[in-house]
Amino acid sequence: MKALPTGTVAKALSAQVPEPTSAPHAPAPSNAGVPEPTSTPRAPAPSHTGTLSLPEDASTHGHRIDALLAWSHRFDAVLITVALGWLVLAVWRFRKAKQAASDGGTRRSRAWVLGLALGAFVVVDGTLLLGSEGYLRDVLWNFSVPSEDPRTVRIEINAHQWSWEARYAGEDGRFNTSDDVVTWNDLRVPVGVPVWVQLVSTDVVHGFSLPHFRVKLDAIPGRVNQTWFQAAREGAWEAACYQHCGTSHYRMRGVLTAMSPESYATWLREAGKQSAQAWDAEDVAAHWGWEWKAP
Ligand SMILES: [Cu+2]
Repeated sequence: MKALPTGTVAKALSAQVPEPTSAPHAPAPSNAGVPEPTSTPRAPAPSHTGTLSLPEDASTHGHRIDALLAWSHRFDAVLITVALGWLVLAVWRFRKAKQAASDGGTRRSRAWVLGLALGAFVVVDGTLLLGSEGYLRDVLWNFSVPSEDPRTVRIEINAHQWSWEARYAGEDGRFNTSDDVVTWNDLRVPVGVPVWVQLVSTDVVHGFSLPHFRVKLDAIPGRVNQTWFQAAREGAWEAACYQHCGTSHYRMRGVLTAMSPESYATWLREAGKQSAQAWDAEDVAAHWGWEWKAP
């Protein structure tokens, strides 16, 4: 992604968000001549806040992933320092030694190495395991949050070469009905509300990722995968494919726009009206949605 000066990105974002009344209604899936809805927000999603830093976190729970990564890096730094220090010390200490091949060391030296390796394993992996366990229990596998919140937004995503098709149930709350809103590479969510995604693929394995939300989910033909997340603030963010899926993999990108709940409701209502007008019961290919799956 082309890096843009922060100011440019901020300006572009504020200019693009939100566009509530112009909803793209997508035709049936087709690989040839994939239409680019003219009203899709085309904000350049911000890349990184610094050279080596992670993408900006725009989600409610992303900081827990970031904390785990930060701990991994701290451990890495300590382990590299100890290992390299030990190597330099050994080279220096035995610089005049005549013996070229190792004799396997003494009992004491072997005990040292084993003890250090075991200690590193228990401390490092133990900490990461416990940290991950908390995140998995509270967030990633905890579908009671989106299923118990009446405000939850449910989205069905159909990945195919090479775009993301998203289906919203519309005001009736049911999928595969005339007021479903279907968009291409254009995801819209309200801020501060759980967003529950169910994901399929109709051709090869794709990878749905929202780097700014620390979300990654495999799109696998023949099964429905799911995850949930929550936007912390308004903005436009990248939705990318992280699994190489063919020649145009690089352009399998969409934009996720986080809007105020009011703007989102307006958009959904207007888009649902347009969908109902364009509804064609005979167009079977367009009705790829499914009954929402229980977790
Ligand atoms: Cu893909």
